[in-house]
Amino acid sequence: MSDEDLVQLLTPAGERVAHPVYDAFVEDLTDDDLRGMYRDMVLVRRFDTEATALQRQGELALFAQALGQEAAQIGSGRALKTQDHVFPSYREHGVAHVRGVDLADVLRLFRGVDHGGWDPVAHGFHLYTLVIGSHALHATGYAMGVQRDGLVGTGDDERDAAVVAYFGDGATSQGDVNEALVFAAVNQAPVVLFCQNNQWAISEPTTLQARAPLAARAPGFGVPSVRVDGNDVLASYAVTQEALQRARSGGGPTFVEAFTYRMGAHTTSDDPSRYRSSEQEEHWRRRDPIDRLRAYLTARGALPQTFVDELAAEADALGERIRTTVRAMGHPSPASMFDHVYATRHSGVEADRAWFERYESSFLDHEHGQQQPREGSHR
Ligand SMILES: Cc1ncc(C[n+]2csc(CCOP(=O)(O)OP(=O)(O)O)c2C)c(N)n1
Repeated sequence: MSDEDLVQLLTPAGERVAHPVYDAFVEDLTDDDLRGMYRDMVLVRRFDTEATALQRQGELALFAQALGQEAAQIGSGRALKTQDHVFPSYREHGVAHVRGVDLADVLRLFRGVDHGGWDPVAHGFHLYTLVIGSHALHATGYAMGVQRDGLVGTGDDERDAAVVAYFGDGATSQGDVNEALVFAAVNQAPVVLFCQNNQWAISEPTTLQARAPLAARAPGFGVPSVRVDGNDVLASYAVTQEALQRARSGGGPTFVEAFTYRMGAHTTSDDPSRYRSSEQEEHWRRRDPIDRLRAYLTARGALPQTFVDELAAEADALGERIRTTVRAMGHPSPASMFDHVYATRHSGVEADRAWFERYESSFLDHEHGQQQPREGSHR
């Protein structure tokens, strides 16, 4: 799949290129804003490295890296307003960070001590979804709710809201994403369907799933779409701004295809050297989104050494905090897995819990050499 027709504001070398439509969406960004984007990307990458190391040390069951996708996530995430609501997949750590989720909490799920790790309402950021594409429907339904609550097109910037679903290229092959497009289109739902095309669905390349760019599908449903260079944080910010403004103002859904590359493995259980070439990886390493923004800021004289040094220290401190916080997460009681299955108590779940507790305690008794005689048995 080629990278032609992509909206781009920064070339891979970090040179600013003009765009007739999208320049308008970045003209208000100050050097401080740009440094903020750079900072976010650097911190999230450090988080990725630490979490991967923690998995290798046996502290996490699994981890899904966002390595290489920082620009798509930070750019789009920074276009959101507080009142917007996000439905992520499982590698949206950059967006989580922008939404104020403590990155350590993201690891509660990957360590297996929690079903989620944060309060979705407090952050406008739903829990991670592991079922591919299902949350495109949740997002569209939620957006229809926002619309029916009269929170769209009122002209009040602090009130009008939009919803974003993040999913991968592989998810676009799922029925759920296509159904979401149907519902979003016919209801003109205030939703942005943000596809990070990182070119791989585990070992399945996008080329085996699509004969045309993924963004070309959406207009067939009646949803406008745009292809953006997902390794360009400015372009990702600009196209998401436009899509969110359309949604909030009552203009309906948009499909964004952010063309990027998953630089790491699918998860820590995967070995990409089995299915992709080192030439391809090297090609994309040269298009690293963080290097691109660093080159741009440096050429503008907007990246002073003091900022770079402070950021390096901040990243080290984050790494340290992630390590100590994860190691101190402890072990939840196994029965707590029944706690949040339903919002209110449910007799079926309570019966399952009671059975499980009896079963568990039989092991505990045995371990401590205190197994009780069964009713009616003789010593
Ligand atoms: C409904 C469903 N089918 C299959 C899987 C197994 N699975 C986990 S990740 C994945 C690939 C997803 O690829 P993509 O949507 O491109 O997202 P990426 O992981 O590249 O971000 C699959 C098939 C799943 N989790 N859910």
